[in-house]
Amino acid sequence: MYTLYWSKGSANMACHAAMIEMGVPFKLVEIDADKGEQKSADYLKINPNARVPTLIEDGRIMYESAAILLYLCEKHPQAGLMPAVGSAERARFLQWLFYMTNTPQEALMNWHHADNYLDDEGQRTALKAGAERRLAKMWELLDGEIAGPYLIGRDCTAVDLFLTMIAHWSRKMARPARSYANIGKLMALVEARPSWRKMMSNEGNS
Ligand SMILES: N[C@@H](CCC(=O)N[C@@H](CS)C(=O)NCC(=O)O)C(=O)O
Repeated sequence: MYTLYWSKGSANMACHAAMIEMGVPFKLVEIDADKGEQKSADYLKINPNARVPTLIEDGRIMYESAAILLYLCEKHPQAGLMPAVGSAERARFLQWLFYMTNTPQEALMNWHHADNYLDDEGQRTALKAGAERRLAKMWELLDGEIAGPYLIGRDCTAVDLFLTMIAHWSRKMARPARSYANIGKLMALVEARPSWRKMMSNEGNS
C-alpha cells in the first residue's frame, strides 16, 4: 500500500494519475500548501525540502516527482507506462522526463514560487517574466518533438502525464503550453483518460 502526500494541482498530479493507471491501492494525505502545512514540523520529518509530493511505501520515504514516477513504472510494468529497457523509446522517455523535471519544471517554480527565490517584489516580477520567456522556447521545443499522438509515439506513457501536469501549470500565463498545437492535442488525449479525470476530481483541480 502506497501513501501519497499531495497538494491540490501540485507536482503530485502525474504520480497520482499513474497510480490510478496502474490500478494499485494507495492512500492520499492532503498537505494544504496555502496553510503552509508543507512547512510543519511533522511533514518536514518526512520531506525536509518542504515540498510535495512524498510517497511512503512500507515505511520507506521517497520524494521527487519524476523519481517517484520512474519507480512506480519500474514496479508496475504491466501498466505499460514506460518503454522497454534498452529500447530507442526508453532513451527518449528518459531524456524527456529528466528534461521536464530539471528545465521547464524549474522555470515554472520560478513563476509560481518566486517568493522562494527572492525577497524583492521588483526582482520577483523580473524573475517571472524571464521564466515565461524561457518557457516559451521550451514549449516550442517540446511541441516540435511530439512524435504523435503522444510524446514518444503511439502509446501513452508516464512522460505524457508529466508533460500534461507541467503544461497545466502554465494555464494562467500569456502563452500557455496548451496553445502550442501538438502539446494541446496531447493534453486533450491525456485529460480524456479516466485516470487523469479521477486524479483531477480527487484533488479538486479545475
Ligand atoms: N522537484 C520537486 C519539486 C516539488 C515542488 O516544488 N512542489 C511544489 C508544488 S508544485 C511545492 O511543494 N511547493 C511548496 C512551496 O514552495 O512552499 C518534485 O518534482 O517533486
